[in-house]
Amino acid sequence: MNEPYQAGSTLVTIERHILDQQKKFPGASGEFTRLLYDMALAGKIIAHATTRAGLAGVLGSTNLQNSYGETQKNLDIFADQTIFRMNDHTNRLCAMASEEHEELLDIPPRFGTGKYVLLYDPLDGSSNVDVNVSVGTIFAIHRKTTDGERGTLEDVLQPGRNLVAAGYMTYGPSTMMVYTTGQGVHGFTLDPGIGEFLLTHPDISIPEPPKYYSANHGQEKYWTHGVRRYLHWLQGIDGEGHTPLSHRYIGSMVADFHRNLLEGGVFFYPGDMRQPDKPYGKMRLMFEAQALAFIVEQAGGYASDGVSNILDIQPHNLHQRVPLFLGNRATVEIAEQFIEQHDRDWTAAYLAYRNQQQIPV
Ligand code: P6P
Repeated sequence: MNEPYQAGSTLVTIERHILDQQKKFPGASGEFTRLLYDMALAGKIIAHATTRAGLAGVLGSTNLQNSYGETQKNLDIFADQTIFRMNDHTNRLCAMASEEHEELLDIPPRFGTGKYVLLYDPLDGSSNVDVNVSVGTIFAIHRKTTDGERGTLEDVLQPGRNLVAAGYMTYGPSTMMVYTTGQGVHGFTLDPGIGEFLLTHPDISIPEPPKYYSANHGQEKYWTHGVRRYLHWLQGIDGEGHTPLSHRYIGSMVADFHRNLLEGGVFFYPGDMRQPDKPYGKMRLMFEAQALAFIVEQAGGYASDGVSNILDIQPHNLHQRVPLFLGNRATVEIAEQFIEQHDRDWTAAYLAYRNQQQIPV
């Protein structure tokens, strides 16, 4: 990874960087480029609201719940509407899907459609926003695959291997946007004084060896034997007694992921057998895991559901859940080894869920 932004280094805005990336795609129409611009602009708007939430009266919760039964925060709604309204009229998308909505989001009939599908988690970790802890936005872009004008679930339920772009914004001490189009991973920091995302982290590569692991120890009693053995390996208790990794867990996956991407580390949210018919954990395949899996693989890392590569999963449901191990490749692969060795019952139950046929539309 090149040195982050140093005084005197070249000044590159995200708009110029995206344009430069487009030059690598001969014949690119510019639609894809403008779609990434639009996501950067949405990130600026959400950052502006998030960093002054307490002053703007947008803290707190609604009396609404999303499709996961989670109470929606005012900022969840604001971020969700900002991204939708930024993209519904641009003729670049055939459909959208948001973590906050049960169903596919159609492009309003009064607007034209385009050849891309946008999936997004508008404000990941939003339960933290009222206590001023970093939160984030996650997005992923697929190319339309069906013939009709309007997007269908078939256009959305594609494996992560097909993604054309993915990115996230993290709203923390500074606001950053990190994205990939399959040409490496690049990080930009928002200069709020001029409203520009400036290139600060070109060509991000996840460092070795990993420094951190991120997991919710409060769930440990539910974890399978293999996952607990993995945890003890990470802590240097099990195995060759290597140097323990430090534990860092924010409760906002984007923030945990971002730190681990820059410093080296693994985030994991495993499945368990607490409810044998729900062995899949909490993370969402389409709105969180696919995007971060594409990014981490582009940065030299790896994302697994504990059995195999997240990017190879054929989704069967818009709100499909996955166990998630995300970070340095060798460190994530060790999780797969512990699970293969010790968690055969869990693996069978999870694969029965994962390998379901796509729910007919
Ligand atoms: P828990 C936020 O809801 C989220 O999806 C991730 O951002 C975060 O890492 C995780 O859930 C926290 O879940 O069960 O540890 O509170």
